[in-house]
Amino acid sequence: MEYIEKVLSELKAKNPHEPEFHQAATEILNGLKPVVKAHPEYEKVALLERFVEPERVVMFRVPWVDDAGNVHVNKGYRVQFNSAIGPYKGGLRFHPSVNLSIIKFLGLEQILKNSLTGLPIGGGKGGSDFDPKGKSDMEVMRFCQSFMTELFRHIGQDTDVPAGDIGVGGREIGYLFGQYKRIADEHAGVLTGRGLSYGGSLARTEATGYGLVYMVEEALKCRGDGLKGKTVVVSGAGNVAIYAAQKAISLGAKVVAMYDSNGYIYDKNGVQVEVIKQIKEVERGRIKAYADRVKGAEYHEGCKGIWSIPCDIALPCATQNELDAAGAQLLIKNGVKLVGEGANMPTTLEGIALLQKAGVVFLPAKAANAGGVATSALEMAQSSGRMFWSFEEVDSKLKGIMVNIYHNMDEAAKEYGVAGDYVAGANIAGFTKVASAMMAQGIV
Ligand code: NDP
Ligand code: 2IT
Repeated sequence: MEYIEKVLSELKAKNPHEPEFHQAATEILNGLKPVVKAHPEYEKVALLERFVEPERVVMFRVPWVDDAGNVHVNKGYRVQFNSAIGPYKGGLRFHPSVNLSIIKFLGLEQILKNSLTGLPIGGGKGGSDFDPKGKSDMEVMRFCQSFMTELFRHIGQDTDVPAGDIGVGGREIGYLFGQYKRIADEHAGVLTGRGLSYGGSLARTEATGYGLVYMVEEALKCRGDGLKGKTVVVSGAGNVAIYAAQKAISLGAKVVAMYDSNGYIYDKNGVQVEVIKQIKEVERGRIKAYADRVKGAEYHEGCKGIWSIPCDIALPCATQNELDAAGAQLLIKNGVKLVGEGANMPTTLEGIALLQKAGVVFLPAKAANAGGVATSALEMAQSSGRMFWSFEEVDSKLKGIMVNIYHNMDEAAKEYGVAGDYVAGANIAGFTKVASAMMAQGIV
């Protein structure tokens, strides 16, 4: 399709050295071919050219002082990508690998993910190349305060509402919120993932992992199957991975492996999530410690080996491009039936193609991990309504949203002649609403 190829080649020429952004845009735009074909009016108003160009990119200096008195300077980013259907919404990532390409790929994905939730939220993303690992609480606090001292002027509960992502959890959100409140002099729902004592929502912590597993269960149910008795591999050992593992186990599956960025554990008897939580959430330690504490468990240095473990279901929940063609081939060889993406863009384009060709049910990130941001939007609703819902209430709304997203992408794929291709289905279902809002709002 000529129009899409033109937009993609212009995007690559105008944004060189942004491989992750190119990758996300390629996946999305290729999935949109049938929609663009059905809507020639899009090209006349340069809809796709506008869709792939962020409305605003903020880049700033984040100076901070460590415990020994040394001064450090990190880069800060906020990409306000698209506000057609609601205020910018998306997480902040603190990880040494963060750069503009990574924040832009995440922001572009976020637009469609947020649209899929059915809630009124636009797309944005931000972060820093700061590494919270090995820093004291006071260092993390000083960094967060410096970061917010610049970010605060760009955000607001009806403008842009950040949240967590890799390296940004409850501790960081607390420090960021404290500084926002101090500078802006308002106790507003300007960040989500807040603590329960200052405006947070029950079930937000669990939401991304639980939501992923609710969608997996629905996909299996539609095939006359379920999680009960299934062997599951979960990559990662952070927020998404932990609660995905916990929910999968509670629905009768056996999780046999998980990893952090150093290596993976294999526990043939089934991973004990409470031990992982203690090591990663409480001690902020390394997953290696699991094998020292649990009899019969093994630890292997390095991450890639995790895909060689036979499983029915693989849930990549750590980071982008962690599941490549070689990993996909191993999973297929061992009979994997379903891959559900908990992380953002964890599977390479080659990996996706191999899995889909082999008939593996593939649930793409922007649909499968949308439970986190959906629950963030529920947190926003509770904040503005000055209400507080029970865990069961939020959890049941989350489940309803995930089941809905599954059927919406399934139906969109069928409607546009690509039945079973959920990558295309999710892109189409998410894009249709954003496109209609952009068309209605004129050339902006
Ligand atoms: P966390 O920081 O809580 O956990 C990240 C986990 O992934 C850690 O176990 C980390 O290992 C591991 N990891 C990070 N980078 C790498 C790497 N290069 N190689 C191997 N392992 C790595 O983050 P989250 O769980 O919040 O996020 C995980 C993924 O889910 C990300 O892709 C994020 O964008 C996505 N996501 C998060 C949502 C949320 O609500 N939090 C919502 C939707 C998607 P280590 O412990 O060694 O650092
Ligand atoms: O990738 C994501 O959807 C998130 N990190 C969560 C964003 C949010 O605003 O809750």
